[in-house]
Amino acid sequence: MNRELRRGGHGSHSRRGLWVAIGLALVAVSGSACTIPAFGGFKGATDQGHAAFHMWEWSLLVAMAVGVIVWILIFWSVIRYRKKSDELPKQIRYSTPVEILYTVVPILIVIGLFYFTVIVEDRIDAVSPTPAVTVRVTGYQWAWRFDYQGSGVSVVAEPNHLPQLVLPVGVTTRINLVSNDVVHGFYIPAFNFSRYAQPGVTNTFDFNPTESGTFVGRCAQYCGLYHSQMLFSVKTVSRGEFRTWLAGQSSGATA
Ligand SMILES: [Cu+2]
Repeated sequence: MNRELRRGGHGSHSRRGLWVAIGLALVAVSGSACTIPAFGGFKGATDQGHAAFHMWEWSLLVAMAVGVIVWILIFWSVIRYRKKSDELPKQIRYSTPVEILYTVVPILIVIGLFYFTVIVEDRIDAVSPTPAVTVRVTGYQWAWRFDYQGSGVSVVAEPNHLPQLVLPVGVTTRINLVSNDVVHGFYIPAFNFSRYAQPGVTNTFDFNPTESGTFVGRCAQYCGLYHSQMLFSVKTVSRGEFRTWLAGQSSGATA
């Protein structure tokens, strides 16, 4: 009896230690969100891309935690219930608490994933009522065209010259995405972003670039014979550089 009590006490003590360790690990991880490994994902060069990236990171962490718990349970039961003698073990049938646990825990995980997916989707789809820049992006067989609205500046693909979408860092750019012919896919991997360009439909979304750089873009929807040539690039620059670029483009267009 005494020994049982001592064993019980020791067990709860080490269990408390385990929970403290898990708690500390979670605090350490959440306090340094940027030091979590990328797990092969793009960090995202826009606010919207960051949101998708953090969703990816946390989904992977949860999946790994579930995986570790399952492995611990497997090894524990393999060792704990390994064959010890030829005597037939006590035959039992259902364990209601365990079956409820097996049902409830996966449902909670799915609800959690769904909840955070909706939140992140809403953040990515949110559009500002007062974007600083508005660009009409047109996909067509087989290139892209970028029209900067209100400034008369248009960037059009030329032979042997891929079109470049120039965006200012730190402000909101509204994109109105359309197609002139068939369905195309407007895809910028470094932004963690992809949308259909559909004929007759305008897809509207915002980009808030967070860092300057040059990123590749491509068509992500097989749209015909020269689909693979539908490449473009995205250059994110400071607000000052963007104003200079836009002024240079419009003076060039009118000359
Ligand atoms: Cu295409």
